[in-house]
Amino acid sequence: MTDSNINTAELKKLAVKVRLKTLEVLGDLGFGHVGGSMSVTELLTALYFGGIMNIDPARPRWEERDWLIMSKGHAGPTLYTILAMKGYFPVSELGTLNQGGTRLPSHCDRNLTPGVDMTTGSLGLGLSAAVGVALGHRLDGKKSMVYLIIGDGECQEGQIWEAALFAAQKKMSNLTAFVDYNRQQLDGYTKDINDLGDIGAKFGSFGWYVQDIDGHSFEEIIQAARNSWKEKERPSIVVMNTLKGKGCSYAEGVLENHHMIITDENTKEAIACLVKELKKLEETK
Ligand SMILES: Cc1ncc(C[n+]2csc(CCOP(=O)(O)OP(=O)(O)O)c2C)c(N)n1
Repeated sequence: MTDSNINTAELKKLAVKVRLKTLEVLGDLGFGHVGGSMSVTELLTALYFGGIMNIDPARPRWEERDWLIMSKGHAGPTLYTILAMKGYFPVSELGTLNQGGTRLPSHCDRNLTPGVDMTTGSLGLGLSAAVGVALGHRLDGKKSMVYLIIGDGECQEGQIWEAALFAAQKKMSNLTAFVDYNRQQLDGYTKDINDLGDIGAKFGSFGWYVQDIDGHSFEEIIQAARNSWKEKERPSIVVMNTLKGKGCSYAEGVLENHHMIITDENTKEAIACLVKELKKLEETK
């Protein structure tokens, strides 16, 4: 059920296609959480298409599946593109994003979207939810992994650290968390608002297995996930160094890229850049 044969070159092309579709949908809407959606594109592509997650799109609630909790629920648009490409629902449905009656609200909702495992959006809660699910899996004797994506700004929430302590206490080795360490939050740089210091060291001191990687490198993401599987005693945290807005011409490198008004010109330009990038990748042997 996993796509373990997809190689890195194919994953890179797929990530461009994910960005293309996500930016097309956000562009049609005219606004949205561009920055934090773009920075998790490689991670989601690797998890769903790189042979990491054990899932079956035909059975979204399959009992033995691995779970993905997108705690930074505002990155829903990229998750939806991935789920549609994976076959959980038609790609054409992506055009209903954030509109009345949609199954694809701006933030993730497990009661609406096939393939979404947890309702999120109120930051700081996802780690507690993930620990609960992972504990449940263990009590049920399941081998399922729980993967979690949290923001760096989100780590300023106190509840993250209570859950981190508990996960280590319970030796939750079936939990692998990824911090999207893009160094930005809604209103500026995390270091200027509530500095996280060495976030990896902090989790390490709580008893977690820590890895620090380039969050846009498929090789490093996949290796980090595989390393986490070998842990038998500790939950894993992967600090992913990323760029907020990565790969989107009008958002990358822009401080105010958290939630943006998107013009048709913006979308045209971003899509043209990505189409060029895809062509280059397709020409590379
Ligand atoms: C409890 C809570 N407080 C505030 C918000 C509003 N909010 C939405 S996204 C965001 C910034 C999050 O920053 P970060 O976790 O770094 O996410 P990223 O930069 O990757 O988008 C904030 C403050 C929220 N959703 N939940």
